[in-house]
Amino acid sequence: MAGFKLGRDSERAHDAVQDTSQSQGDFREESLTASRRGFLGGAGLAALGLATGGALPLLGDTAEAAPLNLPPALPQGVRQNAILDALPGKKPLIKLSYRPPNYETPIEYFRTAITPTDAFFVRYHLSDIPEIDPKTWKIDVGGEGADGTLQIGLDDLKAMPAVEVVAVNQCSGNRRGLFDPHVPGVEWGYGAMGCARWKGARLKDVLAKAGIKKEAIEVVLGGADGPPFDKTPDFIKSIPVWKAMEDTTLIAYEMNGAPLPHLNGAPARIIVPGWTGTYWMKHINSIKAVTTPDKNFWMAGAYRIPLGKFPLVARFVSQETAVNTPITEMVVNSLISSHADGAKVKSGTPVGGIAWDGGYGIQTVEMSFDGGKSWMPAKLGEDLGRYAFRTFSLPVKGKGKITVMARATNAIGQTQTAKLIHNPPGYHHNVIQSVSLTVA
Ligand SMILES: Nc1nc2c(c(=O)[nH]1)N[C@H]1C(S)=C(S)[C@@H](COP(=O)(O)O)O[C@H]1N2
Ligand SMILES: [Mo]
Repeated sequence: MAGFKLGRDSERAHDAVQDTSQSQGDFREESLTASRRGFLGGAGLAALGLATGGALPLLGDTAEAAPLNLPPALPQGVRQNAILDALPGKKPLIKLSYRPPNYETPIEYFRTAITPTDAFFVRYHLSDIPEIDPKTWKIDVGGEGADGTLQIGLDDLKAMPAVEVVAVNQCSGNRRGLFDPHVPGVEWGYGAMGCARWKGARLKDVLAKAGIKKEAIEVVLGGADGPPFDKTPDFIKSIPVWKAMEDTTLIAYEMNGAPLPHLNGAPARIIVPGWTGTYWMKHINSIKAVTTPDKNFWMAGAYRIPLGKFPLVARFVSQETAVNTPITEMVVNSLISSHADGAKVKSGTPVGGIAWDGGYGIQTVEMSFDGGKSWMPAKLGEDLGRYAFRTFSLPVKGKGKITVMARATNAIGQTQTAKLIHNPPGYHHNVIQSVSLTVA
């Protein structure tokens, strides 16, 4: 597939604005939106400063730039005036920004456990996304935590034992647009996620080829895309060695039985099942084992959650501070996708959606047709593995206007929250969803 060329005329004004407002940090990348609304004064910055070691750039410069007309996310998640736009090779998706491309999947594609590749969301931090020739592309593998360095190409990867895993890739900021009070950042609704069947080589097999030392604590991942301006830090992420060594952590070159599409990371990307999308490095071209914690901006200054607020089983100890930790595994969650909010249904019609978690596996999904007064277990669909979406449904009961809710619980007893756990970067939204239906 051809590369992704940015900069259509109609987008120019937006591009210029975004490139300056975008400079650093996931929770500041769409600071324009935030500053326009006056959310990011000095106090806001102080609130965000929790994770940055004081290195926050000021954002005031872009405050009064042109509006972006982002589709507002209503509390129940229905987007009004959503801008649907087809990127090359993709179905029309909900456009949040064009440069860099941030496009979410409309809810109706979440009625199956596998998300179609051409409807799979697209998320980039930086807008320089080069075309890559898979024939000459190589990954540099090495670092001071490795015995040697090597270069691995696509044929080398394909010659290694191939592993397939069905796994959810969900952006840390999925549902950020539903945060109330509002937090700055890309205002995702429900669709910054997808589940695919990924195929590739194990990261641990590639690391073994380079000879990983016992002193190594993190594996640092870099991709071919880069910042359009020098001031933006390159997007680099690290994972702890224990996660890198899991059998399901892959360098994937296939998605749903076909080569990865360009916008989802061709020729190969990292798959970190259970963990949020930020670690799933696309266009992977550098893998380094290191013996000291990686201090780059995207580790030290972004994608962090306050300690003590969320369940935390998968720890990333080398990156923890006294107050926060990198986000790691996804929290247990579900989405009602069979019907849109406000739909009319016949009594007895199956209503349902999908549930997922950080890899412990979905144990139960309960549904309520009376606004949470009574709950019944839903029927679960096919089990595609503990990292996959699990479908669920139940025939709808009641008459007239009813409130449908779904609540997933995973195999270690974690469940969805009734109230939002507020956090400045807008992560881990797993509040029980309410959808109103009219039953005839
Ligand atoms: N090279 C590269 N990889 C990246 C990113 C990026 O900006 N550049 N974004 C990450 C984030 S935050 C997410 S949520 C996922 C999104 O994957 P997708 O675009 O295939 O849906 O890619 C991850 N990998
Ligand atoms: Mo993300």
